[in-house]
Amino acid sequence: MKKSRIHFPGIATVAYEGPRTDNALAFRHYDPTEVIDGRTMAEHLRFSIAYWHAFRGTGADPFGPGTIVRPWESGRDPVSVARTRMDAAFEFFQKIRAPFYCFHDRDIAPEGRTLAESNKFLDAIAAHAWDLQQATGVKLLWGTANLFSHPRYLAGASTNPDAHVFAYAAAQVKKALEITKQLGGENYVFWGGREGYETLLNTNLKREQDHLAAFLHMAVDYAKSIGFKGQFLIEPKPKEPTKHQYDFDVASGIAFLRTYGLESHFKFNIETNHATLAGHTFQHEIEVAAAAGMLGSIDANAGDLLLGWDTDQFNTDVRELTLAMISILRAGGLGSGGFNFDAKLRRPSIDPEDLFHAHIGGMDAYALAFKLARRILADGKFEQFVAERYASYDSGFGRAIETRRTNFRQLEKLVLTQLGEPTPRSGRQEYLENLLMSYLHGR
Ligand code: XLS
Ligand code: NI
Ligand code: NI
Repeated sequence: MKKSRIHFPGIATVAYEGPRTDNALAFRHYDPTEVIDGRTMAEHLRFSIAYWHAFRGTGADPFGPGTIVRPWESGRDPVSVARTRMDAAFEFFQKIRAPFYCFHDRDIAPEGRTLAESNKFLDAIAAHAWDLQQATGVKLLWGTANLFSHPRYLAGASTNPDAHVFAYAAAQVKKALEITKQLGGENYVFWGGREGYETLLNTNLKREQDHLAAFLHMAVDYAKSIGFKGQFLIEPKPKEPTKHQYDFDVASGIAFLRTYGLESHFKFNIETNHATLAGHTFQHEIEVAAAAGMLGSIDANAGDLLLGWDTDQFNTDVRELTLAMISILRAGGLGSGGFNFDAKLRRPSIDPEDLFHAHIGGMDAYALAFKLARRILADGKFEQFVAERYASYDSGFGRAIETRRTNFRQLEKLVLTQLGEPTPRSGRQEYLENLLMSYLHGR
């Protein structure tokens, strides 16, 4: 591999300098080499860079074209541009000290005139990706296929009314699975790009859901046949681009997977902004997935609660992230998942340096939340409060309810003859919120 040129001149590898530093291009809370419980922070947090935002994002919006112009995008041959872009990407991954990255097939290599040509481009770029992974130690957290940008997918991929489009999508995912396996991808994500509908006037909802399930079964079978061992993840989102997406939220995703006998093959990739679009908190979605043993990975970002779409911003809300982290740690962590920054720069943030500020903020916020959540869980005050709140189920008739060894008749008799009227008890929400605040602000 020939030595590539420097793409981020003047920006050094980001160092950990502690909370009091004045250096804006340093970490205050994320020290990737700090060992906690026998594992480094890098190993605990498994941060990942989203190729599509960090290296394909241009700042374009429905009102105007891109504003972000990177020097490596200027060549004429799309495959050699893709190669140079990837050199720049790996320089960034190293300088920002992210151990992982994630991509859609079409992020890393251009779409060809035919499927065969697209596959050829992908093979060429995947070989380059492998070389760069070997040279830097950066690994692939997950791969996925872009089944939503090309006009052929205007009415969905596996839920498209045209079986021809289903077949094309199947071929594309087949290849994406092969590439993900080849690059050692630890997971594979299915985000339902346009798998939903705009109007029921032209839609057979039942058939579309059956087709989506057939597609996922085929993916499971193919992964098995090639020996891909990575975890399959569903990434729910309630709307956008379609008016109604089938993988609305974690709860509807669980119901869908169980309906079609897919539940043992999938976990969830939970995105903060998708949770809030569905009318849930980030922590709610994590708890629902964890309760089903299906917490897989996180797309780390934030939405703007005043806007009704996926703004994909970097999240620096330490309170929200601490609550999320408490639920994640209580669930035993993310396993083969990680925290992938599915987040983009605002349109006026055009300098390469902005890409660093954005990720430094996101990583520091998560690192701080991780430390706070660990302290909170170690103290056990909230755990103890909740345990006491449910203590009546630990023994006697409460235990019998939980283990299903009682019934309406027995419980009626118990109330009539012994228990009488229950005594209401305070939920103490305000006390608990103050307790949380004491951890967040200098306990
Ligand atoms: C879009 C999704 C997408 C997935 C990957 O809203 O977040 O970026 O993460 O296809
Ligand atoms: Ni996402
Ligand atoms: Ni999103």
